[in-house]
Amino acid sequence: MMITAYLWTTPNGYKIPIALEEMGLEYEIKWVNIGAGEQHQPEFLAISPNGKIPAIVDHDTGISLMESGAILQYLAEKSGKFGGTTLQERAEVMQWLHWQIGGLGPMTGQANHFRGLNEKVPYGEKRYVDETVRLLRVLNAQLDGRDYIAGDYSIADMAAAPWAATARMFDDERINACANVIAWIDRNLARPATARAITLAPA
Ligand SMILES: N[C@@H](CCC(=O)N[C@@H](CS)C(=O)NCC(=O)O)C(=O)O
Repeated sequence: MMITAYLWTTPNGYKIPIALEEMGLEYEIKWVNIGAGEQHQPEFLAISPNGKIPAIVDHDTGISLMESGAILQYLAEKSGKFGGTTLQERAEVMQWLHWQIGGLGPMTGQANHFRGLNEKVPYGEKRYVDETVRLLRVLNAQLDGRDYIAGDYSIADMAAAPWAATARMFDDERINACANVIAWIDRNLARPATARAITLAPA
């Protein structure tokens, strides 16, 4: 029995095959084309009531889940990998996972939105790009002397790297100056399981 992952080719989407590949769990992908509105179909809403990817169904347990942070935590518990072992390690992994879900993801997502508008909204663009820069500076400090966010490689890295890689594409000099973040993005991308995951795409 395996896991069905409902995904699209976005930073939140790629977190899940990164985790599944890194953990060696068996899975299949169902692509949900969010550009075509497939996330609003009743069959998908039954699995993901908030109408967003990613979501999973674990056919072993019958559990279905939305929200990438909850999915990553579940997969770490199921596999016994990448969630930390001691209470302190687990708490630190969760701290940075929540930081990504509540901060880096939404802010980079908004920055990306405003940067992509044809009709420019300078206040919105500045607000969200500046906040993305601030968050990446926080991450840059955390990565000082560490290869991965919470020490050992963890679900916190799986969550944050796709968004940091998105922010790197802004080519903002303040982001380019976050040397620890830039090196850590490349360290993540060089992991064979991660490299396999991020090349997955609908046929
Ligand atoms: N907090 C959610 C965010 C998920 C999310 O924003 N998904 C986007 C794609 S990256 C989506 O499905 N958008 C479609 C829509 O908003 O209609 C998570 O971490 O899973």
